[in-house]
Amino acid sequence: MGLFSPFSLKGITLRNRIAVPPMCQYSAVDGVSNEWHRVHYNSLARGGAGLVIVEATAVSPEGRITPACLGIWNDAQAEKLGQIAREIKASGAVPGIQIGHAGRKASANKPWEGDDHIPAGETAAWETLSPSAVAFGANLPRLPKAMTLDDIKRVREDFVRAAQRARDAGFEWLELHFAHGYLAQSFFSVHANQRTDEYGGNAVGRSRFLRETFDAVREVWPENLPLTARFGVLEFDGRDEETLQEAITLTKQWRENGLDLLSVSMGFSTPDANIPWGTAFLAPIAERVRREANIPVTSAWGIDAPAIANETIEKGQLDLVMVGRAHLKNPHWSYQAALALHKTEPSWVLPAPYAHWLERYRVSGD
Ligand code: FNR
Ligand code: 536
Repeated sequence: MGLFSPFSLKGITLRNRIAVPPMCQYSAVDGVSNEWHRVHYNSLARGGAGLVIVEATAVSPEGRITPACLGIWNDAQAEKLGQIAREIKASGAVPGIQIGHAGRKASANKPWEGDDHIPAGETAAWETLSPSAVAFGANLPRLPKAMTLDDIKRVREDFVRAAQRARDAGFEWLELHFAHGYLAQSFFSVHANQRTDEYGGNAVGRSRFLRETFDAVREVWPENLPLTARFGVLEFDGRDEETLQEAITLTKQWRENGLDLLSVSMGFSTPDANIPWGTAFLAPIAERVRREANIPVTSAWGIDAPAIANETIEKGQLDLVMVGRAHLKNPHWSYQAALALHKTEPSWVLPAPYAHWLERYRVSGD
């Protein structure tokens, strides 16, 4: 079992265990994808990965991180995304999409244009939603509106409609964005959730929005296609063992209700976290979730060497490896990893119109 063993989940088989994680492009207008997104996702799919997950795509206008984020709340958006799904598939990768709501981190400028909140009152800004009226802080100081029970119901329905649109557009792998300090993670987090009703308080209350939203999506997402979530299982805030245990309990409940795989990540719910950045530093944590919750897992963060990626699979830490920024540097990362690890035939990774010529005319160094 290694990086290039196929991976089957429900009715889907990936050609290898490399996935491109969702990576926001901040390049859309009115939530609609365009030529940039096509070039970007086509190049990634062509490079040999088994799964390509389209970036965080908002379930409603106010759920976008920035005004340039993708959305899937209307038919025009879904139609353009459908073209990208078909194109990813044409390159032999499975097309996935991440749907989410940015919560109190919404209404922000692009990372390279400040990465801060658009000041309230500016025409481009909008009111942000969160479980409680508590700001993230640092570069995102705006006070969100504390969600009413009606708001909670509406956002849950937005997730359901987005999942239906993703399904109808031809995506074969759905990832719910329940991580990184956005809306769902905020419900789970003691840093963001100070509610005293049934959606706050103890871990059962703080998990309710995530359980209900998952269950509602489960009803509309096809049984034979993978339904996954990305979830911050700890914050690196000094409360990590407690958070991790709460996260594992929730993951077990999701698994019993039909979650097929968890993408293990961090909470990013407080600017005061002390993150121990390093090579594959989340892999041992993902392995613990895999073992204790008894569920297939993937993870990312600092995995850019083929040998390290392969090791996470061989050691049984991950079932699937997410390789993000290394794919921005080199969209053919997967193909080159196959050559580096196995000195294999290109046809193992690349489609025939490329592989044929690369096999016939080997270039020195290949
Ligand atoms: C990200 N990341 C991210 N995560 C996510 O869940 N949804 C998203 O839309 C994005 N967007 C995004 C944009 C860009 C430009 C980067 C670099 C990252 C996090 C990403 O999926 C991944 O977890 C990290 O990049 C860590 O993996 P690497 O890059 O170390 O392989
Ligand atoms: C986390 N990021 C996650 C995003 C948007 C971009 C930043 C998301 O989930 N939509 C990140 C932190 C540090 C380094 C890279 C990525």
